Amino acid sequence: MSLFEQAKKYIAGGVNSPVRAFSAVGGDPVFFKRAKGAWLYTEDGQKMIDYVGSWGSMILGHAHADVVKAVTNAAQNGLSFGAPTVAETLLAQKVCEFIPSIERIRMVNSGTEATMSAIRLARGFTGRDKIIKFAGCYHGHSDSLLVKAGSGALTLGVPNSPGVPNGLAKHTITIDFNDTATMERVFSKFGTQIACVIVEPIAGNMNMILPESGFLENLRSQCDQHAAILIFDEVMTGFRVAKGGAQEIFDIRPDLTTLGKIIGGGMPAAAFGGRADIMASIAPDGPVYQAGTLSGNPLAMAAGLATLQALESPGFYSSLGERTRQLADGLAELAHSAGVPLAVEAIGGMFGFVFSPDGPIRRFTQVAMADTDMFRQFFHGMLKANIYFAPSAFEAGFLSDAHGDEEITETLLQAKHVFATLRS
Ligand code: KE4
Repeated sequence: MSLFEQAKKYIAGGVNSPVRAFSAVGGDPVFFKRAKGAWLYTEDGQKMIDYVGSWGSMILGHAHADVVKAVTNAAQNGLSFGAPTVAETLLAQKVCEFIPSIERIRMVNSGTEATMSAIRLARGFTGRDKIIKFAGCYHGHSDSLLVKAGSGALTLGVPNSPGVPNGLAKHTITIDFNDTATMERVFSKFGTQIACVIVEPIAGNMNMILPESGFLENLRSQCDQHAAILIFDEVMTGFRVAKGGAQEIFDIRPDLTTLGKIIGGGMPAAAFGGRADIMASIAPDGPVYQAGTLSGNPLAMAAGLATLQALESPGFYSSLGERTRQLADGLAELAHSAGVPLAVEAIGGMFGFVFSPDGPIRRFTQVAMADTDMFRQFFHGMLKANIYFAPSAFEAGFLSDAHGDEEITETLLQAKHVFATLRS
């Protein structure tokens, strides 16, 4: 019996998160037993170069000595107290230093919890019910965010999962990412009913899509005009595309930011935070309730703090960005030489590639029309060559500080062979 079949005997779908099941690419998922630096080690004795990095969390590389030491030391002192610790203050302070728009923060345990809490806070602070999100952006699986556009962008949302009440979904308005004209029409129609806009400032859940010039600026000004709250979901881009996240790159100050992945250095930690006047509405200071037994867990705080301290080393992001750019440009060049239609993006330590002749990719519809069969061939060809990309055409890729010339050269060498085998 395979490891996957054994898992399926006890775990729903054999996995603890759907994307891990390889449903989008076919075949059985790879089981890993350990990881170090840029490399994953499988249960059946292979070693693979990792471009998933626990979905972006492992920016220093796996099992970084300083992070492991910090967690080990913390564990010696007890795993969880459910009471305040100095470690929480130290990580909170570091995050506020990295991201100046965050004046107060609340630690939670997952990106889902962070965005769910931020939405509730925005609704509680404004007294309004409607929210705006963007098709193809993913913010975790809380009910208000598992919603798709109704018949048209100006209509109210409908659930995109069973179990989400219509009565709740109707308050979520879904617009196309980069569609400024529709966003302005929605605000002119619903303006004073809108509690918040939540957006991935660089979209990383429909592969990787950059905001068009003016898109984020317009969101900011529309929220200002209608006293709606602008939430940047930087669970993926926070500390990934720059030390201060996408908001540092685009120089836009959101009212609230959600964080995850890197903030916990691989341990379960996430956060939401922003303007002090808004955060003052969160219990116990204010009436908007939010809580969590393991929030601010000492081991997660230790891992997060050790990780963020390492990100402060001079030249960290310029070096990471150069290596990511080197990989992205190499893939684009090799695909072009092989006559393979590939649109590639890279920023900071994050990259994306879409099998489409239609670059640059700026809309969800372009990703949806891309050649997912060719992606599947590429994914499995590279997997056979021991290069591990995300098992979905709709995910971004991530480098770590541990990815060097050896890994990038090997990846491009294997990609050259695989591109030559692709058939549309
Ligand atoms: P989690 O609840 O999975 O910690 O975070 C949800 C979330 C929120 N916001 C953004 C921008 C995110 O990318 C995510 C989670 N990202 C996916 C990968 N694209 C997690 C992988 C998974 O679902 O297993």
